[in-house]
Amino acid sequence: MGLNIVQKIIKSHLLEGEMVPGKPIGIRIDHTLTQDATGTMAYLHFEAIGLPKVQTELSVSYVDHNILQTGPENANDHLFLETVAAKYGVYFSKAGNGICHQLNVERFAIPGKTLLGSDSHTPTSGGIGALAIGAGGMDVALAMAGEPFYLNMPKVVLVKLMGKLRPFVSAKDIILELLRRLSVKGGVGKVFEYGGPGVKELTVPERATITNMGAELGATTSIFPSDEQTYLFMKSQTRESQWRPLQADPDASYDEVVEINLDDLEPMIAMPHSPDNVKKVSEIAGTPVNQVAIGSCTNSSYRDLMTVAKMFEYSGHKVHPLIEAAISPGSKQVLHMITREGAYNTLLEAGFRFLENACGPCIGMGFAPPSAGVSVRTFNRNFYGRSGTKDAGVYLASPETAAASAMAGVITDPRDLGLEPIRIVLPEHFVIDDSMIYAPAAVPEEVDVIKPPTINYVGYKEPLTEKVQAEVLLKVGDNITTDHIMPAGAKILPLRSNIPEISKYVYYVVDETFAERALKAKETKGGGIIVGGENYGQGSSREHAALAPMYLGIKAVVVKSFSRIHHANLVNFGILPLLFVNPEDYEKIEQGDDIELDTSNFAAGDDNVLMLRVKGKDIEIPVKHGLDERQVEIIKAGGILRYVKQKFEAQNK
Ligand code: MIC
Ligand code: SF4
Repeated sequence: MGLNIVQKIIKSHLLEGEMVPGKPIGIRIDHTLTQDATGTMAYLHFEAIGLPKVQTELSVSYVDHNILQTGPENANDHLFLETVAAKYGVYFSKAGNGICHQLNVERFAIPGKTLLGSDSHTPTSGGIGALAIGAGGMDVALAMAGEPFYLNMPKVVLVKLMGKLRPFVSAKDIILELLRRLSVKGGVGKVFEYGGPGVKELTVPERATITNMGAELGATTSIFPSDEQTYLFMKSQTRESQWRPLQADPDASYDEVVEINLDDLEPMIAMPHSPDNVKKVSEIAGTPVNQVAIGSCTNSSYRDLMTVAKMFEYSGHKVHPLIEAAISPGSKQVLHMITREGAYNTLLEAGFRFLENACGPCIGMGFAPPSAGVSVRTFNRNFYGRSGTKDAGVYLASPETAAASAMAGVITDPRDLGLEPIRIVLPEHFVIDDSMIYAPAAVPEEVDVIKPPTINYVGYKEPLTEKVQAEVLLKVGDNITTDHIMPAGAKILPLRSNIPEISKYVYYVVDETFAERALKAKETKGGGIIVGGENYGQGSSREHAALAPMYLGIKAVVVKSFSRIHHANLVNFGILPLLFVNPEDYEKIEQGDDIELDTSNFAAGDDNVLMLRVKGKDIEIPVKHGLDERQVEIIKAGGILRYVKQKFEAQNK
C-alpha cells in the first residue's frame, strides 16, 4: 500500500522502532534550529555533552525573542550565542534579521528533510514540506550531537481542503476553523497532512501560517506537499536547486480525515484566553478594541503585510484614533520588500507604529495592552497574562480582520468594508540579503566562547531514590500552559540563561509564593510535587518549565494527561510525569498534603503502577506513567544529561 507524506519522511529517517501509531520511534534529524530564549540552554547542554562539532547537516541559531535589552542579560546571551555557534559549526542569525520560523522558511527549510527546533512553532517549516517538530532545548542539543530524536509514531490526519477561499478570508481562518472543531487537545499524538484540491491555491507563506498555528492543536506537527507552489517560492528565494517534489502516493491511507470546504469559510477569531475559543468574526463584530498588533511567526510575511497595506490604501482609512496599532515584520527581507513596494509608507501614513523584526508583543516583549484592554492580534497564542497585561483580553485573527478592526475601532468583519478583493501575488524574486547570517568559523579552535556572568547553568539532578518524599505544592486545573508554569515577558524572559534566578518565577502568575514554598519543601520535606488536570503543559517548548521546577526540587507532576513536549521535557530533567489511574483520585489530594511515592517497582510499561501514599490521611492513590525503557533509565539516572554522558562514556571505553 502507498504511503502518505509523513510516513515517507519518517520511513527514510527511521533509526529505531516500528511505524505503528503510538509506539516509540527514533528518527534521524537533518536540520536543527534554536532561538535565543531556548538556545542558550540548548548550547550549554551541547557543551556539557562534550562534542567538538554539531553532527547535523545544518544547524541554525536565531536571535528574535530576547532583544529588548533593558539590562545586560540579553546582550550577554547574544555574545554567548554568536561565539558558541561559530565554534561548534552552527549558522548564526543576528538580532534584527527576523523571526526564526519566518527566516527558516525563507532561507533554509528543505522539503523532505527532518527539522527539530527548540520552539513549539518549528512546524512552520512544514509549509514548505519539511517534517518540522518542536522540542525542548535538550532534545535539540542531543540531535546536534547526532542522537536520534525519540517520539511516538504519530497518527496521520488528512486535512482535505476543498474549494477556494473567498475574498478577505485567508489561511489564518483555516487553522482557526480547525481549532474551533478540534480544540487545543485535538491534535495530540497526530500530524496534520494537508491535501485536496484547495492546497494548490495556497502559497508557501499561507501554508506556513497554517502549519505554524497547528502547534495550538497540540499536534506533533503539520505538513504540506511540495509542489509547484513550493518550487515557485524556493525559486523566488534563489533556492530552486534545493527543491524536490513530495506528494502522498495515490493509494496512501490516513488514520483520520477532516474536510474543510473553503468556499463556506468565513473570517474567524479566537477569543480570550485560548486559541480554540473560536467564533465567527461576524458574531462578535462591534466589540470595542484598544489595540491591534500585526506580526509574529504566524502572520508577518510579505503577503500578510502587503494585504494590510492594500486594505488601507484602497479604503483611504487611517488607524482609528482610539486604537494603538503596531506591526512587527517577520524578517528583514519582508521589511525590504514592503519598502520596495511602497507599502511601508502606506502603513506609516495610516498610523501604524513599526516595531522590530522580532517576536515582540507576541511574547510580551513590549506593546502590552492597557488595563482590561482588548487587543486584536494576528498571533497564535492568547494565553492568560502572556501579553504582559493580566486583565487584557487578547483576540487572535487574520491580518484582514486585524486591519479592518484597526480602521473601525471595533472588531470588524473585513468583508463589511466593501472593498474590492485584494490578491497579493508573490514576487518572482525576493530581495536576498543574508549579511546578518554568519557561517561557522573556519578555524573553530581560534574561537573563545564568551560566557558572561549572567549565564548560570544547572543541568543535573540527583538520581531517583526508591522512596520519594514530597509536599503537594500546588493543585491546578485543566489546560495549564507553560506560560502559567514558567511565564515569559519582558521581566522574566531575560533570565532564561540563569536558572537560579528564573526559578523564582515558576508559577508566579498563579501563586507568587510558589518558588519560596518549593525551596522550603526541598529543604524540609525532601521536595515537592504538582497536581494537575488534563493537557498539562500545553503551549511553548520551553524546557525551563521543567528545568526550573527541577531546580526548585519538584520530584513529580501528577495529572490526568500531558502535552507532548512538556512531558518530554519533564523526563529529560528527571521529573516523574505521572498519571492518575483513576482520574477521580484528583479530588482526593490537596495542596499542603505530604506524600510518599514508592518507586521500588518503577519499570517500563503501561501497566507499571506506583503507589502514592498521602501521609496522615490513610489514602493510597495508584499512579502510572507508560514510560518506555529508555525513559525509565533517564529518570533513574536523574535526567538525560547524566544518562547520555554515561552512554557516551561506555561507548568510548
Ligand atoms: C512561545 O511562543 O511561547 C515561545 C516563546 O516562542 C516558546 C519558546 C520559548 O518559551 O522560548 C515556544 O513556542 O516554544
Ligand atoms: Fe516568537 Fe511568538 Fe512565534 Fe513564539 S509564537 S516564536 S514568541 S513570534
